[in-house]
Amino acid sequence: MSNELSKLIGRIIKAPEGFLDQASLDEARKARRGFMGKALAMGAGVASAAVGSAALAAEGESAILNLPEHSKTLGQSVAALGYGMPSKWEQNLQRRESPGLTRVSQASVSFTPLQGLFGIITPSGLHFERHHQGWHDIDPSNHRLMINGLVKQERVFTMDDLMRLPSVSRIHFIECGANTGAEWGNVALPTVQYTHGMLSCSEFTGVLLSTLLEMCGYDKKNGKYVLAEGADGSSMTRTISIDRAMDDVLVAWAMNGEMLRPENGYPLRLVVPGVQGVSWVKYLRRIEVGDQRYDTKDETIHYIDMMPDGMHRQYTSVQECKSVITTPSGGQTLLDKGYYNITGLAWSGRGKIKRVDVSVDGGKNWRAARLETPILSKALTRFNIDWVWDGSPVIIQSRAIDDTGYVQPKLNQLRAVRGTKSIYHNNAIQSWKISSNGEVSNVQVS
Ligand SMILES: Nc1nc2c(c(=O)[nH]1)N[C@H]1C(S)=C(S)[C@@H](COP(=O)(O)O)O[C@H]1N2
Ligand SMILES: [Mo]
Repeated sequence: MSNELSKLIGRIIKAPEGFLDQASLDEARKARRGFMGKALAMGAGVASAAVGSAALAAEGESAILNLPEHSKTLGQSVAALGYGMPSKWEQNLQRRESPGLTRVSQASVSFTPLQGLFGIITPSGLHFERHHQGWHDIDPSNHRLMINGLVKQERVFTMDDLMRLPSVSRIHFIECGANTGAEWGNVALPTVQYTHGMLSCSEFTGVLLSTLLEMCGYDKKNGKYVLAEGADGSSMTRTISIDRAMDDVLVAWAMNGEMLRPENGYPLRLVVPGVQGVSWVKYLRRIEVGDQRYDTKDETIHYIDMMPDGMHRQYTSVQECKSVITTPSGGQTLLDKGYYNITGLAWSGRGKIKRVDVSVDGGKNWRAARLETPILSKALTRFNIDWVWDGSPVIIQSRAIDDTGYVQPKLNQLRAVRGTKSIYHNNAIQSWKISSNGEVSNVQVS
């Protein structure tokens, strides 16, 4: 990287929750001015360049001139026996409950801090959680999975039985159907953690549901649907078509290389790639094969789409193509003009991401972002694009296109079809406004 370019690199304050008090903001700005005074005066001219590391001018930098304590002393031996934890300096990166939601003990949700993550895999400790009746830490030796209904042989599996079967490992996103649901009518939440944080992506390991259905000899003529049931008290039961069940659905026990976490369904959960989170039944204990849809409570009074004409749609379970810029995003602050790497995530419940466009002028002009590999079907895809901020107020947006050719809609395009009364399946383009003082906020534009 050229010396000139290195001076152009702007800095972002990534507030943990997306909020900074005025005092720490002023302090950060002051420190920044002292450090980069000259660069600011130069203005920004380099539109795109390969930026490796954001090395700042080293002159007089005490952290370079003086050997720090840790290079003159012995380090500790093993960090901790047992399970490792992130650095204490990263403590602010946490799952959080939304400030806007009523909290009741029976039903709860905690959101993934998308603004602080890299790549596509969500660390298991930051995976979002949604519980309709609280979570449990179930003893796996007492857990059973039953397969019944239209099958030649009904069977009950122990965890040991299941884990002896041929397994597969797949990377997939999970998104709650209610993700971004608060934003249908107007701007509701300040940060990407709360607007989009019911979204995570992991590698899951388990046995294909098709393997189990074949083992039980499911009725190929009359078996049209399966019902999945969880072992918690939420009566979480969901209908899944037999075609999907026989395609890529997993009965999973592992996530990101280790057994599932209790909050994510330990010891067994359903993984239904591309489909809204509610169908990913946790604490899975029963699969029934049937000849018609079950129309359970979570398919008739919940997880339905209220349409403008007063009718509602049922069984709209696929998570359509969507994307969001995670940095810069609501609650963060750009400390000066200059180069920034705009980064974000794109996904589609129908397949792979083909392209992501980014606009820095409220949707007038679009440039194609770089897609990072791997680009997997029904998984998050990371995108990056170079940008030089000239200090004027701007609106930044991302727009994803999947390999079916579907284009992520603008908010008003979505509202034209869906109205504003829905909760579920809001996959509209997200707009972030950057004010001239660098503050980033959630806005809606037509
Ligand atoms: N048994 C059971 N399974 C469940 C739920 C639940 O409350 N109980 N919540 C569902 C909903 S609405 C979602 S969005 C996902 C969330 O999965 P996670 O908690 O692992 O993020 O689990 C689904 N599976
Ligand atoms: Mo959900």
